Amino acid sequence: MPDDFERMWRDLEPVGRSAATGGYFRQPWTSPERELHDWFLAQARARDLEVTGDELGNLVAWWRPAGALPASASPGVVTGSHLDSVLDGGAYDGPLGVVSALAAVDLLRARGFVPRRPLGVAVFVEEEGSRFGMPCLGSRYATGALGWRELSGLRDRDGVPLPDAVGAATAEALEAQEQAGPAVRLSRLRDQVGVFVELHVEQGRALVDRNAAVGVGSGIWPHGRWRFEFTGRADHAGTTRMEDRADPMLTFAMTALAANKQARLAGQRATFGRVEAVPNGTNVVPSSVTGWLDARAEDADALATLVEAVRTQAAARAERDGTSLSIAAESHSPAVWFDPRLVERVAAEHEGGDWPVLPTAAGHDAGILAAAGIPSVMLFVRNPTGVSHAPGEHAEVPDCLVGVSALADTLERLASVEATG
Ligand code: HGY
Ligand code: MN
Ligand code: MN
Repeated sequence: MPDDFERMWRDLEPVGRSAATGGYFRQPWTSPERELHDWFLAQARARDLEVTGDELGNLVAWWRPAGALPASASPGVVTGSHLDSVLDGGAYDGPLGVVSALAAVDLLRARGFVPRRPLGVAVFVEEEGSRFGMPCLGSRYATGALGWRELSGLRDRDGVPLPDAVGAATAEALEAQEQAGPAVRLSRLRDQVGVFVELHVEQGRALVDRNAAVGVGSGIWPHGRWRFEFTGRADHAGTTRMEDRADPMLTFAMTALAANKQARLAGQRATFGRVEAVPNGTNVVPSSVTGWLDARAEDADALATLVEAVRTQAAARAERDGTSLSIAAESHSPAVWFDPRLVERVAAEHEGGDWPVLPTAAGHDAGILAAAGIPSVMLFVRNPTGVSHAPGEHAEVPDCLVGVSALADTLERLASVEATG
């Protein structure tokens, strides 16, 4: 089994990797990400897994052994994650969950295990929201939280509409499905997926600090993205006196400073990682600056308080600078607590005691499925660097293999019994 994992990992290594940074550019519906989807389909075929998919391109590869109950009688046990990355991202965020899921199927088969329920390996598209700005776009679509109306209005940074990126046939299928309505998609998903387990590289150092190779996710912090548009007056960088300017870059800079301070004081998270200046000229006071705030907090009230503090300070600064401000909420993910009984069941009874249970401030497809009422749980694999969404993201092979074994154990427990309601 280990060479299976390592062979699969080697397959993915070069796909979408930047020679300059070592980071990954696997944006949805671009060739590196489509190459990974084709790789996944080949891996599923090699295992005689029956691949199903929805209109948007989310995939589930099913192991339905003879004698297993059909999904209609006992919705499946599904594991998986995503294959897309952030810009210049790490190798593990997403793909580790997909490769580990395939390796876990191999391990279960090697053990001679035969599931009582269908067992699926899932890949959700555009989890990072790095191209169209909507995180967990695929799982939101699958759960009915997003539909064609929202999807068809999305554009990437080059102005490419999502319908053009996905291609005419997919766009037509999405539009046709829209008539059926979101409730149909959620019930379709619920009919197939009785429980979802996502294995993911840890995006922090909690497992390193606990000296544990594997942990179990208890929940996900509420988080969201807000677009701040600062408008001022374009002018000459040399001949315009400082006191005569209405400079949106100044208002943005003071807002980023305020966000950082507010989050630090409150023990929460606020990031302006993306900013666009127009016309973006070295010798031009910008006419407008747009910054995207990624804010996260341990509960809904703390998140609302943080975002309101940033909004208030941004508006006050705009007043002072003679600039104007508009703010649009682009996405929001409520707090998610995974099914406590499921968490306890998965974390308990392992060699060396229970696995540590930890919350995360990172969003995941498991969070979207849990929010849609599908019992979900996460397994985290130790990341010795604690770095994520960057080339430094890492997991050691021995820890990855512990993760595969932990996932196989979890799937075995869940797929040995019929769905319980
Ligand atoms: O942004 C996140 O929290 C996740 O990695 N998509
Ligand atoms: Mn991820
Ligand atoms: Mn991520």
